Amino acid sequence: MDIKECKFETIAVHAGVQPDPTTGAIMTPIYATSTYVQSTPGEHKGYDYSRTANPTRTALEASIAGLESGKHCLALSSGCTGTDILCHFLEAGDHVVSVDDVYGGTSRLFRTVWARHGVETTFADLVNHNLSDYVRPNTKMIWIETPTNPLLKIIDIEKVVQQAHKLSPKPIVVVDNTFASPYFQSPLALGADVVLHSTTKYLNGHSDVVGGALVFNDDNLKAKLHHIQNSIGGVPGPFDAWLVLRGIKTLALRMKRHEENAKVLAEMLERHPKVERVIYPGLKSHPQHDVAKRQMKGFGGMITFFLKGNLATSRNFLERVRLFALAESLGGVESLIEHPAIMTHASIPAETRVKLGISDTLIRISVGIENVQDLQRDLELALG
Ligand code: P1T
Repeated sequence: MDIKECKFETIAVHAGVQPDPTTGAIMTPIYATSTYVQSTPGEHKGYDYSRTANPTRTALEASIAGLESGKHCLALSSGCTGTDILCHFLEAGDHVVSVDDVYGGTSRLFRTVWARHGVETTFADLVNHNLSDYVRPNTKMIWIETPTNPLLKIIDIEKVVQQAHKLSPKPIVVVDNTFASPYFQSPLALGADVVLHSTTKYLNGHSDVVGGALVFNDDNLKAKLHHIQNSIGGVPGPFDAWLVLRGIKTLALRMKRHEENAKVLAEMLERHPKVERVIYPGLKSHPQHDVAKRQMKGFGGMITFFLKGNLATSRNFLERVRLFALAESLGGVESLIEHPAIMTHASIPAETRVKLGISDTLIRISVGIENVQDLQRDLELALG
């Protein structure tokens, strides 16, 4: 049976993974090697140097391509490497339109690194405005993150793709699918050109790797993006590639549980007298709940909420949680909690943060797969 005809759970376990031809080992070995012996100059078994390709990484790439129903995947040293490689694809004088609420590191890369090389980025409110309000004749890339980090806005991927693909020259549309994971959202099927993942998060799922991936269908893009990756480096080591490959096998089970737990906690927080407002795409109160219902197969495991009070209230709450670890990152089996304004989004200028609504009372949680009653009790005790 062709793996491409199988359902997500089966693809997650099997895609890219073949028994080792020399030993029959069911798990892909960790090919800890930098180089490969050639029989005569230029003749080898498909691998010549591990910056260019490595068999463990090849297996991971086939696995992630399978999850996103994409033709090609490049596994990377981090999610930010993916953003950087796509920016290398541009030239000085090119323009990017990015969703206004994106991971702080993505915004930092656009504003403080690529701006210096002549690539200008406009941060756009693509919930309330059309893409046409922001594009210019030199717009070459549209950057969508959905759900956004940290405000969990939902961007209508199909709508933005339709508008982008009418433009001439046609910009590439990239969707950062880190928050939804391929279990809940398939941007390529909605017309996006490239999907980016920080595999650090749900794909690996165990908070022990930093990694990234790009997935796409276009053969020309494969040649160009691999050329950039091979030229600048930015590859994951074989052990990291293996860990992500292993993590992916349980992705479907984990995502289901992350979401079940998140629904319970979002509803509890929405009822809580010390909470001002809860943002979770699965709540009817979410302004883009209908778009999320149409575009996603589920609502994920991330919740953002505003406490009543001030910075001291937030600090007090964050110091009192016990099961939720106060830490950056997300998507691991263990629940994490953080303060975006001081932690993950500190690199965004304060004025922009305030305008977006990333305030001192904004808290973000990554709901883990623990027992939900324990998680609920931990939050309730900390809220006091
Ligand atoms: O950390 P790295 O693997 O380089 O991934 C960057 C990245 C890209 N896209 C999104 C949506 C992300 O959330 C991240 C990283 N985010 C965090 C570390 C965080 O705590 O939000």
